[in-house]
Amino acid sequence: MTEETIFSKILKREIPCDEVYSDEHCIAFRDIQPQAPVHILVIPRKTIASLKEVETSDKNLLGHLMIVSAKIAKEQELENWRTVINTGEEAGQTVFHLHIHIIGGRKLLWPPG
Ligand code: DGP
Repeated sequence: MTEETIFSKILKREIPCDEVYSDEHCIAFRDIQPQAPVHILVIPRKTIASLKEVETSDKNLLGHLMIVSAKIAKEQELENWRTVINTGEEAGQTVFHLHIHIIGGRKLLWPPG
């Protein structure tokens, strides 16, 4: 049985989101707790809990998510941005449906905390 998450509910339109992109493989929407002026999440329609669970057969999907994230960042007129995938609780993952953060619109520090 696959576990229900807040993102699976967003995918099923059971809860609303501020959507910025959608196609047959993924959707993207604004993060509810933005950490920068632009903070968008790209999530696959396929239920994958995290990068730990990806399989070789997800290669095209993962490539697609990265290409979509770059397209969205450019549409948001970002010159610089960070793409982040938190994997596991101690890395900051709170929602166990794979997602790419697109964070930009301010100077970003390195290393992250
Ligand atoms: P992570 O910590 O990497 O698992 O990121 C999860 C992000 O999801 C976090 O930045 C907050 C965001 N988030 C959680 N619940 C919701 C929600 O209901 N709507 C939206 N738009 N974002 C959410």
